[in-house]
Amino acid sequence: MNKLNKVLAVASVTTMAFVGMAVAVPAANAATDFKTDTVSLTIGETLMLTLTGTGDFGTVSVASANTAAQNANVKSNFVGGYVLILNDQDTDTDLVGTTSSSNTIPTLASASTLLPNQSTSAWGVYVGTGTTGAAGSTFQPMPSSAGTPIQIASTSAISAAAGDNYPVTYGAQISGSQAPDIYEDIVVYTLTSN
Ligand SMILES: [Ca+2]
Repeated sequence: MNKLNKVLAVASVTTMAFVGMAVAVPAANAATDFKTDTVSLTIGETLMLTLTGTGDFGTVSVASANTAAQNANVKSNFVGGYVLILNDQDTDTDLVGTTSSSNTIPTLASASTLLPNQSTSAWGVYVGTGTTGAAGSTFQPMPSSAGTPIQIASTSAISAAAGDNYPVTYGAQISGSQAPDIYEDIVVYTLTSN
């Protein structure tokens, strides 16, 4: 082979090598295998009520109007939403003295503002923002367990990620002749999914 033919022969082999790489035809006996896998998770329905703050007024004076603030936080992923209501645990809506049960502070007879120096003591509840239950705003009577509860919220969607917040403020006006005692009552927040 002369020198020119040698060069042509090398070029020809190189071209064939490139063609082989480009086509990459698998061998007639090549095998393959694969599996599929499903990535999944399940989220159940969740309904949770958290109360912060307290309904404890602490020590108050006679002839005074007082408030105690609380917040109800609802986390719910029920697509139909939820209902949150509030009422007394039983049919006695008085704040009752723990030393003497004859000492009582009744709930308001009707929605009204709290005023100090009244002839009678009374307590109630304010739901919502705005004046946030400050003395002077309108408080509602606490319904008994047999009455129509106060509806704090009614929704038709999943709550906010951090939950939905509902301020609740208790108010008490104390007459100048209220006997010393520790007065208590129990109220119930009931959260129900829609
Ligand atoms: Ca009660």
